[in-house]
Parts: sequence; structure tokens; C-alpha cells
Amino acid sequence: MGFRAAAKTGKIDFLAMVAHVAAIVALVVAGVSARAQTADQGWLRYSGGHPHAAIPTSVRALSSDLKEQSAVRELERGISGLTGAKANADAANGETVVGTLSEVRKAFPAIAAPAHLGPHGFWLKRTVWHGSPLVIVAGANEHGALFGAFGLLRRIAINEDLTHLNAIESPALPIRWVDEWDNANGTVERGYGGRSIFFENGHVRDDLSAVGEYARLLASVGINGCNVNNVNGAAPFLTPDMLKGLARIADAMRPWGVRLAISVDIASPQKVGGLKTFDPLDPEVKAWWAAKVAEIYALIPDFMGVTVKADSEGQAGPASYGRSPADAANLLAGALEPYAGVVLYRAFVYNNHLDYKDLRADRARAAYDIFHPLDGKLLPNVIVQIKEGPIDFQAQEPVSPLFAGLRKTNAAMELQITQEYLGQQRHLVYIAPMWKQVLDFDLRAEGRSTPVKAIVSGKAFDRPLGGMVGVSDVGQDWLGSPMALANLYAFGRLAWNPDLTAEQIAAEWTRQTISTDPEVVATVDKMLMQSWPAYLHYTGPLGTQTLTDITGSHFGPNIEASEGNGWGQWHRDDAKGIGMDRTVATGTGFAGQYPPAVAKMYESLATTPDDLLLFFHHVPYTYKLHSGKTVIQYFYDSHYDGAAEAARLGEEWATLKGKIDPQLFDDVQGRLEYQAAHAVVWRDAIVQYFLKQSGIPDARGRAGHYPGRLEAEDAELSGYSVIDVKPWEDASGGKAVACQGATSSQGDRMAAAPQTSDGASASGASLSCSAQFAYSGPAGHFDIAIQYFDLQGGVAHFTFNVNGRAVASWAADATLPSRRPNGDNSTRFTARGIDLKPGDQLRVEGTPDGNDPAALDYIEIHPD
Ligand code: GCW
Repeated sequence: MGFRAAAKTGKIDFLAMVAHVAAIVALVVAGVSARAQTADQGWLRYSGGHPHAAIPTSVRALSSDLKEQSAVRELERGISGLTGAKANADAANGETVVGTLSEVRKAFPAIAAPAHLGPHGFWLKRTVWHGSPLVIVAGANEHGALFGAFGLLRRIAINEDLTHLNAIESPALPIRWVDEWDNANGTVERGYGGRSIFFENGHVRDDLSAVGEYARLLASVGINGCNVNNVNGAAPFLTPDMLKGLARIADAMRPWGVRLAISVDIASPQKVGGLKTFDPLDPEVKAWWAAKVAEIYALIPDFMGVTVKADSEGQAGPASYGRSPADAANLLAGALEPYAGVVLYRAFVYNNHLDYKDLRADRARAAYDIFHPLDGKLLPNVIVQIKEGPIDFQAQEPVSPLFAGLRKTNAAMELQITQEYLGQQRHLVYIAPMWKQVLDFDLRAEGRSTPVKAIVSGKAFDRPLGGMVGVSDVGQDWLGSPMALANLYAFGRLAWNPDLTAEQIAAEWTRQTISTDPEVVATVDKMLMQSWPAYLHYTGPLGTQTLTDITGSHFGPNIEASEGNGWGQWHRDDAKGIGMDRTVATGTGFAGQYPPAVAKMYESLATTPDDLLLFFHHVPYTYKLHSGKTVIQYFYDSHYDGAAEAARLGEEWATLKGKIDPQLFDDVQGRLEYQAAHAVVWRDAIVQYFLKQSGIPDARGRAGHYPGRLEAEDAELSGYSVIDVKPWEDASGGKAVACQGATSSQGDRMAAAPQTSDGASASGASLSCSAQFAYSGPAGHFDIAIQYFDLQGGVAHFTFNVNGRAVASWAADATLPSRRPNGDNSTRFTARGIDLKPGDQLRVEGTPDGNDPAALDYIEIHPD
């Protein structure tokens, strides 16, 4: 879980601390890399303090089935870990028995068992048998029994009273998958948790122990499928060698009931099979797939199926032959049908060369326009996998209208657990509240209540299949951030039971992962629940989507990146107003894709909720929201509020010091400090951009005014030269300084030829630059934030001096996106508790390294 914190703090004695901290960091890093990757690092900690005499520690299975055996091992490990009692202590104290419902009936004929359990469901019962306690973990089948074991352990871990335990559960959705976007070379597309646990160097890894642990984590929350490879570039996964490796992955997951699925490239018959064509209607192509699928099932008898991305973002598809997605989906479905395999055909099909000038063009329309006409034409083992919103995992979108547009077709909802557009695990964003909004949204199809959760469970339109698919993208550091695991947990829990609330799930996760201390639980849950609204507030509210660099990192602010190109993630801002007109009357007509009641709501400005206003309407900046505020003022306010909310997350976490695991405390504290600083980068970028664009001042006087801020470009520079940052809004005032040979408006060629400093630096370094600021405020005690750009491709060093004395020094060694100075890598170091008086000289010295020119944006001085 090593986190290279990008936001740093320092005291006046910082230099002395550096060596000490470095030593600790080295120890921690060594410890982490030596430590195996296990599910215990997730929520399966099973740490003590839960005396549960009610649960006998003697555990046995009623059959030799693999999943029942896993259940027994997990119960032994979990009960002893949680209660402190030795496993299998004494059968005379009763026993915990695992089996299927029919096995249980046979073994305990006198006990009244439920007549029926839903598919994969379970029954947990505490009773007395021949005078001793008996706990029954009974599944509808062996898989249900395994889920039951985890269900029992969860109840112990969250301190439920189990004396009268008698519970029945079954999953609401049949398909509960995670998708991984892993590439054969070991990278993970949009993964922020390190390299692949499945692949390296073009092959399946030799050591798959992490895969087994991952499957254990997944099983514990009811997940039953895992697609292990990227939907992009999937052809190499069908070679004979790769299939053998994939069979080993399936073996590693099998004890936990997690079945393997893979992404396939629809052009594989040509790319892998050497055929001249991949036309889905060609008989040779059909035969090729039949043979390939037979080869797969010979190796992996419980193979679950395939996922397809076709005719989308450069992936080949049936359109090459004038065929429809139904032709391609049915081709694969036909091949998989004899083995009961399924096809998850992604509805993420759109033209990424749209004409920006065409006010009727709209990417949001694509999924419905393409798939609605195919309703009823897809085979029963095809499931259309629909992203939760019509664009692409934005911080906020309306629900995809396609959920209501397929009534004779199975549908699954795809969402992202990995935080591609939600701060990439560097920001704390608990996504369950957003998923809940989607699941609970009532599309009013056929004029009746049809919430998305009823559609994807198959109930609303009486479909046999349906589900939820979460793009998880774990790596060798799981999700990269320990708090982000709450999202993986929440995904599984919601796929099992979409009626749970986000708060309930947060509390369950916190109790299992961090502490059962009610104060800790309350604080962590509050933070989790605040985190998505906060992120929305500082990144792009009112339905503008995430105002990020959509053609690059998808991380930092970049407002115009979505405009003027063919990608269609437009918000259409200009000097007068902002928003996409998606109405039927005057816009793209997207609103009309919803069933009538919802279409009517979005068609009218008066009834569109404020939080999606700009997704559906283009309005002047002066347009008044339902709240009475103008759009522009809302932009200013929400960004200031959002940044303050982000800062509050850190303050709340600080109250947990001494109450939770110290390593976790420090790790998360570093991340939250970074997040608070990056929220300021977001705030300033968006606020200054729209101030300039609209020309309308902030009624509260904040936009464009930064108390205590001194711009680097106004400082006395030695060696540093002024650069234009791109996009301009990512630097305070649009400019920064870089220690480089020549000014580059692109931020290119940085640090090509660092200049010799004036020689007065405390470190005596010869290749550094400096920016000197004269302090003119009142005397006092201050925190001084130094905002700089931490680029990839080099580790620049900084020193901060007051009146020639070095008070802090640090390395720009964070792993943030981009090789150019911009909002992806704008970050800060805060020197705390510094005494200043008028006339003091503050100096930042930057020493470039490699591609990193020690670029500096500003310093900001605040009373501490
Ligand atoms: O959000 C976008 C991502 C791509 C991804 C694509 C998809 C796998 O930026 O990285 O490709 O969605 O969902 O297919």
C-alpha cells in the first residue's frame, strides 16, 4: 500500500526529520513488498474482539465439494480470528455445519428447514441438536453454502446478535461480475493499483496466489464471475498457449466459485485463426468460433462466457461487413449455448468522430439508437452490458435510457469501481451513493414503476438474465488506496442486494476493515458519504460531467479538452452560456429516448433537476436554478464549497489518530492532504476559466482573488523563466516558472538546459533556479503552501529558504500523470509554523531532474 504522497507538509525542523522519515519509509516499503498480497488487506481481516460464544468453532462440511471445503476453511479461520477461540476446539460445545439444503435435511431430519431457497441463496440458523448448539449454513447449492459462510462471518464481524440467528438470503441479480482491463504485458488499462495480478510479459503469471486471494475477496461479497482481460486488444487471449494459462487462472478462482470470463475480439477468426474474414455471417467464421469455444471448454469446463467491445474506439466490429451487433452477439451466443455460456455485448458503441459544429450530433444518443432497434433479435444467452450513464463513467450523468429501451433482451449495468474519472484513487470517492441513485432511478417504462435495479435483475421485463458488472482493475496493490476497497465491497453488496443503502454498506465495510468503535465507524461513514458530493462540487457540477482532460489522463482539470473534437463529451460553453441542448424540441432529441414521463421531465427546463441541468439544456450563465442562484454563481460557490469539503475530509480523519491502525492512519492522511490540495487546483481552474469566459464576477468576491498568494511569475527570478501552462486555467493566473534553458509555450523540452543559479543557495547546488518573494504582511506564525508541478520523467528537488536559511526541502517524486506541467501534476508542499515579519525574503529553489524542470506556480501564506 505504499503511497508516494504528493502533498507534503513540513515543520520548521523539517530537514532534521527528512532522514528519519526516509528511514521509516524504507522500512515500510521493504515490509510491504515482502508481505504477500492477501484478502486480509481488504475487509477479510478477521481481527479479534468479537466474543461469539453463539457460534461453535468446530466446523464441518456435509460433503467433499470444493466450495463447501472452502467454506469450512474460511469459517475456521474467520471464527477463530474474530472470536479468539481456537478452531475445532471441542465438538462437544456444538458445531457449525456447512452443506446444501438437501444435505442438511438428510443430516438433521428433525430440523424444520425452509422449503425453498432462491438460486445461490442460503439459510443461516442457530438451533440446538442433541443438547448442543448447532449452527447451520445451508445453501441452495454448494455455491450458496459458500456465500452463507461469508454471510455468517460478516454477521459476526459487524457484531450482530446471533443468539436467535435465522436468516435467509439470495442474490437479486444473476450476473455479478467484475471486469478487469488487464493486458497481456501486465499493464492494466485505467488501473491504479499496480501491475496485473494475472499477466506479465505476454503470459499468465506463474504465481497466481494473488488471484486466489482476489477470488476469496470477491466470493465474500457474492461475486460469481471475473473477466480477466481488457476489452481492448483482446485477440491474443485466444491463442492455445494463453488459453492454457487462462485455465490456470480458472483453477485458482474455482474454490471460491468465481468463474472465469474473457473479453474477445470479434476479429479473432482473422487475427488469430488466419481466416480471410471475420464476417459474423460467414459459415467458416461460425465454424471457427465453434471450434474455439470447444477448445476453451475442454480446458475450462465451468467457463462463464465472453465480453465484447466491437465497433467502438478503434475495436473491430460487425460494421466492417455491414452487419449489426446482433449478428456478432448471436454468432458468439450460438457457439457458447451448448455449454450454457453467455455473451456480454457492450452497448458502449459510438462514433468518436462526431462533428462538433453539428448541434444535433450527440454521443449520448448512440447506445439507444444502435441497440433499441435490436430488441428481440438477440439470443437468450446474450446480455447487453450498458454503462450506467449514456456517456462514460462521468462524475455525474443521467441514467442510460437504454435500460428502458430493451424489454425483450437481457440487460446488465456496467459501472466502474476503478476511479477513472473520479480521482483515480488519489481522491477519496465512495461511489455507492451514485450507484444507488442509478439503481433506484425509476424509468417509468410502460407507465409503471421500473427502477433500474428491477430492470437489471430481470424482474421488470421478466427476463431470465441480468446483472451488474463492475470494472474493477485491481493490481498488485489491490486498488492502490485502502479506502477505495470500500467501492469494491459496495459493488458486490449492491449486486447481491440493490436495496441496501450506501450508508449501511459503508458501516459494514468500516466495521470489518477499520474498527467497530462506534465513534470511528461514525466518522469514517460520514467521510465516505461526503466524498462523492464533494468531488462533484469541485470537478463539474450541474451535469457538466467531469471537466477533465478527456483526451489524456482523465485526471486533472482541463475544461476545453472535451470541446471542439469528435469525442462528443461536450458541454458547449461559450461567452454567454453553457450546456448541451438535448431536448426534442430544439436539441439533439436525446431526452426523447426516455419513456414519456421521464422524457417530459428532462424536456423542460422547469422540471429538469438542477444537478443535471447542463446535461440537458444550454442556458445563459445568468440562468436561475431552482435554488434561486444563477448558474455562474453556483459554479463559484460549489467549487469553493467542494474544496472546503475536501479539506474537511482530512480534518475528520485527523480525529481518528490513535484510534485506528497507525499505518493506515498515516497512509490515508497523506492521501487526504494531497486531495485537499488538488481540490484547490480544480477549484481555481474552473473558477478562473468561467470568470474569464463569462466576464461575470463572483458575488462573493472570491474568484480571481487569492488572499496570501504570491505568483511565481511576479517573483524575483534567478534562472527560472516564465512559461504559459496549458491549459492556461491549470496554473494560477495561467503562468508558472520553469527552470529550463528556454521558455517553451508547450511546456516541452523542460529542463533541457538548467541554468546555473546565482550561487547563493543554501545547498550550494550549481544547477538550480530560484524564485524570491518579499513578504509584506503583518508579523506572525504562518503555514506556507508552495504550489509546484511534479512531472513524470524526473525527480526535481526543492528547497524553501527564509532569509537565506533553509527551512524545508523535498523531492518531487510523486507518481502523477503527465510529462508537462498542468493540473494533473500541480501539487503542493506546505511548510507549517513559519515565523514571518515584514521584509522577510522567502525563496524557493528548484533543481530540475530529467524531464522535470522544477516548475513552480505560486506560494500562499496563511496564518497557521
Ligand atoms: O472510459 C473509457 C476508457 C477506456 C475504455 C473505454 C471502454 C477499455 O477511457 O480506457 O477502454 O471507456 O469502456 O471501453
